[in-house]
Amino acid sequence: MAACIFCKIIKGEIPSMKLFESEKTLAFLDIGPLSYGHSLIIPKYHGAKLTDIPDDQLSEIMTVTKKIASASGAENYNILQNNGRAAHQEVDHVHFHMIPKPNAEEGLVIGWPAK
Ligand code: IU
Repeated sequence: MAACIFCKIIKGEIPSMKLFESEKTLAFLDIGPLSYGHSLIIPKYHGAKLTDIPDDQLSEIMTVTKKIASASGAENYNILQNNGRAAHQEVDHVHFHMIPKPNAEEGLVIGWPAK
């Protein structure tokens, strides 16, 4: 979709810090991280909500999300996926957040309480 910012990231029209790319999936660092390593995992197929994406376009998304969580080295992390404004979705292209939760001894990281 021409106006979609994540479609522009997929096409390389907007730069991103890519972590993983395959035919169907892209993972990159979130531009406004809630914690160090906050990443987004997205299907390349454009759809606003999870229910808009065909199953075959989502087949590897959990595997890639798991890969990104593992590569972050975080022992604790949240996987989050918002659908619709009332559910805090800001970008209308399906994305899974992988948000590391810093260990208590690492202290505060951008807006994310350590304890
Ligand atoms: P949400 O689930 O739609 O609320 O999350 C959107 C996320 O996309 C949010 O964490 C933004 O920081 C992030 N983001 C980005 O990484 N790059 C962008 O160009 C834009 C938003 I716009």
